[in-house]
Amino acid sequence: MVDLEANMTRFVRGACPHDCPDTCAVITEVRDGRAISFKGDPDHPFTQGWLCAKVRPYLDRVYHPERLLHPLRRAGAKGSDEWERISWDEAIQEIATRWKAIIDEHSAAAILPYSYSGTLGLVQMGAASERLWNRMGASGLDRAICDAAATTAVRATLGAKWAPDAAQLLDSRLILVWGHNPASTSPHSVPFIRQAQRNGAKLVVIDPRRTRSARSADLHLQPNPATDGALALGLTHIIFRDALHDEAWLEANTIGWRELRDRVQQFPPDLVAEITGIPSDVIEQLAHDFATLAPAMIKFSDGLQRHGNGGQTIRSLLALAAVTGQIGKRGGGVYYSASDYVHWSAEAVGHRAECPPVPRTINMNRLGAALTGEASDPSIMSLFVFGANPVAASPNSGLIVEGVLRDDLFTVVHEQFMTDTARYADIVLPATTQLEQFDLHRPYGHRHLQLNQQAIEPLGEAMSNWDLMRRLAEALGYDEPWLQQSAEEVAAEIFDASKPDNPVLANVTLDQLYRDGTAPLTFDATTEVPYSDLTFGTPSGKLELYSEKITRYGLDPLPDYHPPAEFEQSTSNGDGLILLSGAAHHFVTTSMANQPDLVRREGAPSVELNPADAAQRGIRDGDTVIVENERGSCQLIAIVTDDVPPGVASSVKGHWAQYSPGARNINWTTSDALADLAGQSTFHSNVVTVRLMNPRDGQEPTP
Ligand SMILES: Nc1nc2c(c(=O)[nH]1)N[C@H]1C(S)=C(S)[C@@H](COP(=O)(O)OP(=O)(O)OC[C@H]3O[C@@H](n4cnc5c(=O)[nH]c(N)nc54)[C@H](O)[C@@H]3O)O[C@H]1N2
Ligand SMILES: Nc1nc2c(c(=O)[nH]1)N[C@H]1C(S)=C(S)[C@@H](COP(=O)(O)OP(=O)(O)OC[C@H]3O[C@@H](n4cnc5c(=O)[nH]c(N)nc54)[C@H](O)[C@@H]3O)O[C@H]1N2
Ligand code: SF4
Ligand SMILES: [Mo]
Repeated sequence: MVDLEANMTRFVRGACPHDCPDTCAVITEVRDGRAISFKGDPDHPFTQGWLCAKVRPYLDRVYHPERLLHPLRRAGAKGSDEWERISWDEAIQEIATRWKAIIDEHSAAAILPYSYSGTLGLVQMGAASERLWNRMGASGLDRAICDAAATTAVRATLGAKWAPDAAQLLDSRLILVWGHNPASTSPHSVPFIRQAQRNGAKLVVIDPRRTRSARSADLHLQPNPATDGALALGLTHIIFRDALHDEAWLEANTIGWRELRDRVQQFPPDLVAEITGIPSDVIEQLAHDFATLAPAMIKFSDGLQRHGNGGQTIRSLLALAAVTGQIGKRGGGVYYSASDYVHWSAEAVGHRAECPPVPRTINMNRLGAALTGEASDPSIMSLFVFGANPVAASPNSGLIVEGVLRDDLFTVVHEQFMTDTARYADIVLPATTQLEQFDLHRPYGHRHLQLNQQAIEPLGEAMSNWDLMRRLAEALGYDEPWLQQSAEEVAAEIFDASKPDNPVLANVTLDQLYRDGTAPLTFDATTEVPYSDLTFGTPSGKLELYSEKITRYGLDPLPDYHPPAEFEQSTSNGDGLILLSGAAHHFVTTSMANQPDLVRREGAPSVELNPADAAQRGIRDGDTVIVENERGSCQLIAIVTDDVPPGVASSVKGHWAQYSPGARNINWTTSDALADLAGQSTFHSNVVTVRLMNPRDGQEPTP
């Protein structure tokens, strides 16, 4: 077979696996078994033939000289980065033996699988995060690090996460890009936003930071962090006050609009101006624009919800979109996520009905706490990490490190690289990249399925997530056929089981996906514009401004605004800055932040400070500063800029700790407190102090 392929060039269709709404369709050119080019599919209506800055050099990642190619066993103290090479047989044997002993002594609940967004594939992440672990009866993972609050809020309010096709933005007359930075995080939506602007739409970006996206806005509003709920309720106040709401629409299609009208009485413009820092005349103007420049679209993503009050913030945005009857209109309403169009059969993914019940669920945002005592009876005795890098990406990293340093914890990490997390493992296993594996993808930012075919053989001894699950299942003596299928068979089983219940799959076939790599979901005139039939998958069938269901999570049934507890509890004595840590342009969280070219382009780990805040602390541009709070600290280079307002600091997520001065990154400071809804992470509700690392002569160090 290898001979046959010699001197032959093949083009293999695939999908970008990263945590990004765009899920690009890609084509890999393979010659003599080696990938020689990697490009966006020119025929795909969303990818349009180009890839972002971070994934364009994907072959640098695949053929990175530091790829892990063989299983390794720890040969020194935990975290010492001393390893011995072992065979796959030894590795699997050792893991199975340790796990059997843990299960005998403590039960399988003492084993915690931890995976998240290294790939978003249905097989390599979806099934791989479920089947083996369900069979085993391992602890479940509450995957609340990214989108839990918005998902819960949107489902409670609108019934499902549906989003328009990006081309529908061309019908919008006003686009509010709210707490979202698509120029970096969903670049393929940007040409549609630009075209809408050329068509005359007004683009308003609402973000405390002047982001890349804000630079091309017609208006950039910089609210104080975590005050967006108050802003949305204040806009709604004005719309009701000035009778710009659509009462007939509200009466026919919602429940709770009168209660909402009462609630927003508490948010008059003067108060909202005080809370948000946005002048009341600007708020008045925006409210009038929103009500009169219809259709008006609110485009948000996941970053906005990462505050202590994230759930209510999203509920408030949804209420604003509803109050003028924008939901269900072409070019109007909300543009968040398309991920609920396809419901993969949960049973086909996880085979739970054939498994013991999940004994307990650990919130992934509390990993450090869980490893250091919060999870007891049984304690977590083994941690298995794949497709995630919690030491660098999850909140309160210092506590996670304390946890993974536990002598009695058996940690296995399956990775492409020796990440900050892999460093603390007892056993490290080499993982394939997307070119070396098969998968099926359901994008959250466009309305096509994407198939990824294996383009090249695994490098070294790398193994895909799913193949590893099969090996482990076998070693543990689990003989269910659904633990031994090939990746293609897993995808086919799930696809076939899901198709009958998913109208959007009506015209989609696997054959088509194998042939074209992409398949548009099936929409018709009644479903093309989300929610246009005005029936909502909520308990009442209406858009629930008042949600009884959401009270189950301890939330007020109506949208509301309260500042995050962090801002009140902070011990910074008034000297604190609110540190936002959004997406880097050249990484996806910590993925790619070990590719030298991309690291160079992103720049050294840094923190943006407003000139006033910098001056007050004696900090100049380029100084090394310590960013600190009661959870921990890290060392960053100060960038003095009015891209951030006074009181706010900004540092991107994603830099690896091992490449950062002091070997810590920004997540040593972020909070593992949970938000108001669905156990959501609260990375941005982070009060820190910032001081010069080496005070200049004659200058007192900041206490
Ligand atoms: N280049 C790149 N792309 C990515 C990622 C990446 O790391 N890099 N990560 C991927 C992932 S995992 C996700 S979830 C998505 C996230 O996609 P986005 O939500 O677009 O990205 P974030 O940068 O997390 O957050 C967006 C913005 O929210 C702002 N923000 C923070 N607090 C507030 C607030 O209180 N109010 C307002 N109005 N704005 C606020 C931040 O300043 C930031 O600019 O992006 C995905 N795409
Ligand atoms: N400060 C701060 N931190 C944040 C955020 C923030 O806004 N601010 N955002 C949070 C958000 S939204 C998210 S989604 C999380 C993401 O956090 P994580 O899900 O931990 O994502 P990454 O840091 O990208 O780590 C993914 C790892 O998976 C590996 N990988 C990739 N493909 C495969 C594969 O096929 N198999 C295996 N075994 N491994 C693979 C990659 O090499 C990489 O090391 O980060 C969160 N962290
Ligand atoms: S990260 Fe997003 S924009 Fe970049 S190639 Fe992947 S899917 Fe496309
Ligand atoms: Mo995310």
